[in-house]
Amino acid sequence: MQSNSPVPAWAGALVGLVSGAVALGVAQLVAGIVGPTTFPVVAVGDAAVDLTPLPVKDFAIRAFGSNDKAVLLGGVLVVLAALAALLGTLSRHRPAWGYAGFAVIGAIGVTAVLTRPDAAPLDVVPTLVGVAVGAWALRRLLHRGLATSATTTAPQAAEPPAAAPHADASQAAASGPRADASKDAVPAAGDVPLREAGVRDAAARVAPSDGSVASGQAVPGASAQGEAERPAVMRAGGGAPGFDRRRLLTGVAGGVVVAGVGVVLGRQLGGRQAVDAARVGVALPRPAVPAKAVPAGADLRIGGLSPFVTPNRDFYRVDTALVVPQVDPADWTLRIHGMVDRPVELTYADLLKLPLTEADVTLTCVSNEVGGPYVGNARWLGARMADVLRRAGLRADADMLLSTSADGFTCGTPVDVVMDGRDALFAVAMNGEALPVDHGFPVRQVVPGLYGYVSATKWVVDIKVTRFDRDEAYWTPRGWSAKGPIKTQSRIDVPKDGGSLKAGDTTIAGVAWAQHTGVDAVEVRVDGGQWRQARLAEVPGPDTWRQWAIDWAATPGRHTIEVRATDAAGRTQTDRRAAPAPDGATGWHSVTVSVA
Ligand SMILES: Nc1nc2c(c(=O)[nH]1)N[C@H]1C(S)=C(S)[C@@H](COP(=O)(O)O)O[C@H]1N2
Ligand SMILES: [Mo]
Repeated sequence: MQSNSPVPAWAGALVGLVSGAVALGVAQLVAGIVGPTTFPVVAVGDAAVDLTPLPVKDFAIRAFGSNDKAVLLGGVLVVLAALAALLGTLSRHRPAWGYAGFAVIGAIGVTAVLTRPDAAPLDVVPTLVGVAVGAWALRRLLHRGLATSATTTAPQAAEPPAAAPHADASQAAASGPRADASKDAVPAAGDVPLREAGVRDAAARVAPSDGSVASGQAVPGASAQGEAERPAVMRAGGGAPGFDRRRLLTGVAGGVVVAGVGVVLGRQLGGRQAVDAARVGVALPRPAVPAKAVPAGADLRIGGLSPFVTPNRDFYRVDTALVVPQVDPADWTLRIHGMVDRPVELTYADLLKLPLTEADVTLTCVSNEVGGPYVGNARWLGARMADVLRRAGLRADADMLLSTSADGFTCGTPVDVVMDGRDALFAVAMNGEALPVDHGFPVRQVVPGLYGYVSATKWVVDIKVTRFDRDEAYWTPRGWSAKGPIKTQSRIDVPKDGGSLKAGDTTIAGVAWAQHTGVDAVEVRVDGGQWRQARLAEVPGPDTWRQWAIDWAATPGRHTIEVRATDAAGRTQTDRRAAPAPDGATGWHSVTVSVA
């Protein structure tokens, strides 16, 4: 690596970083105009989610929980930042490095955007504009680090007014082709004069003419290999250009402002507000079939025990969406097609006009480890899936409903389960309010008894009636079972694992679930002793979890507490430990506590 640039490495790295930020800010702004799902960093992250090997994904879910998305996006940004800093450093010597680097990053962004399931051609625009502006900013900023020293070593009057230090914008406009950033991004023959106008030609600018003219004259029609002629041009210019820190830093500050404004404005334009407003404006109809009253004894109200109803803000969230789909109910339709007699298409207004059913249903994620947090209970309001499907007329040999969300996630649900009379819903509300956007607004599926990945499609927009031997849903080729009935589980909420408590009378409590069958018994044992029956809270039906509690006279020392449930069909949870993949974890939950 030559080090003939007067711009120090740190300044190169800083310029690279800020140019990268400008690229992202501009991309965010354009994405806000073009559409909310097309921001390239998110597309790259989404693609990474899809390409990640299963064990890594499992690890990420375990290690980061609901923060896995933030961690992934953060990771993409850190890699981008490092690349941008490197490109900035390299570009001090060879501007082509910067352009080539931005071009490669742009190509990755465009590929990621275009391979998203919901991709449209317009979606590449934010990436292209962002990368082009970023490459242009890189060149401008490096140029700034030199320009003043150049102009101070040469008579100011030699420069046309457009090149005065404060007149950057007009200079950019005046320099015409040099400002054509899309050309900058492609290191081809036409790039040479552009590069010439960059760092290397700073010396040429000492010559009594505008830089762009000088460069145009220096290497007319030169090809990319014209590189070798450059030192001659520099010598011809005379006078070593210096590094002007102040000028570079003011340019950098300008770049930071552009990036920040781009991000903020882009987000605002991105439609989040519009969908939030639409959500607040939804008037929920009264249920035609209200939920069974929740018995007063459903909630034992024990400190630390999960409440019977999980508040929306505490409800676990699991999905593949890095940015939550923003679906305007005014644009939403649900299409039902495939193995049906009459394809059906419903609007949100159509759906709300159907007789709605209200039901308490506990959702569970197949990724939930024994004792894990990915389970929650809510009151849902929605149209019965069976009613809607009957309108379409299901063919007798269809056995799968392949549902698709607005962001392209797919889910395969057995037809017989949905049609057997249980409260399988196209849900529009959760705990008395329109679905939170994170939980599938405007419409999601809820099917009691099936893990979420095979039943609970959020932002659902399409149902293809098909067969398991013809179609596959998102998680199936990724190592998860095509069918996912929920396995009976029980969890100890209090005392907490690893906790300490005082000796004496205390309460052990938790929840157990066996959706659509129901929990009939919960037993607890301490230190491998006798199983004792816990008392069970009441439940409105078999589709929710069930609280349980048992008294315990805690004695000093370390103790291990275990729990197991038996469902209403008399099946007791197996003690055999199984990992979540491919079809749900098994084993008894246990906690260890110290009593003093
Ligand atoms: N569109 C979409 N819907 C989805 C998913 C998804 O990744 N995308 N994940 C499913 C899984 S695995 C689960 S467990 C539930 C979780 O629903 P929640 O986030 O509302 O708790 O949503 C299901 N619906
Ligand atoms: Mo899940």
